[in-house]
Amino acid sequence: MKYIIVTGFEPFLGEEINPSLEVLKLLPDTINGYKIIKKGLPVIFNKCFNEIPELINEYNPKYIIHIGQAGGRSKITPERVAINIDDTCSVDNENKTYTDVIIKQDGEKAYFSSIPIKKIVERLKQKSIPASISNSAGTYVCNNLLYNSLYYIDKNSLDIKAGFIHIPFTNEQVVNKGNIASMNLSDIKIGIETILEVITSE
Ligand code: PCA
Repeated sequence: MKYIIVTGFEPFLGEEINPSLEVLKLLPDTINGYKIIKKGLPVIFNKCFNEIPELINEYNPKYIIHIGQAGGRSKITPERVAINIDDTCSVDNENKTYTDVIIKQDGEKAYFSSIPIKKIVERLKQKSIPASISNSAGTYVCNNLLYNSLYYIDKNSLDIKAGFIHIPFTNEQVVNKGNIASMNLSDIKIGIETILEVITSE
């Protein structure tokens, strides 16, 4: 059996849901002959990565795709890069903030994601799902998770491709907010399924 690990995050900063966790529940169990291993992760710097090495050992996956909420973005945005820094005024789910903290002292300044981000954006647009490449995953927990994954893959010379997909708020999340972008969860689901198809058919 071939495996792809797909992760989402728990809600954070007062939100009742996290669309990345909601979309995980809607994904099929297999795609293109790959079994999808779905995992919800805590929005906590570095601890978000704690269970990933075990999953890698257990399943020897070909791909690891992380998904997270980027509230305010209007499109599905595959991230190009993760940078070696934690820096945020917003607390994580352990109530901690970080200022200019290097994630890995012996790590590169940045790692590029290893999934085909341009092909993904093209295919999503063909399906009329708004999408664009993002050149920054920020300096909060999502960047931290992608950095940790790419660092681990690099240091252990693993044959795993990894990437991060940021998704907008769902419509439900913005009904009581001001003028802020959102997307239907069903479109987000089509988007993520399409992305997994593109990745696994390379
Ligand atoms: N989004 C946050 C962390 C968890 C999530 O879903 C981020 O973009 O860093």
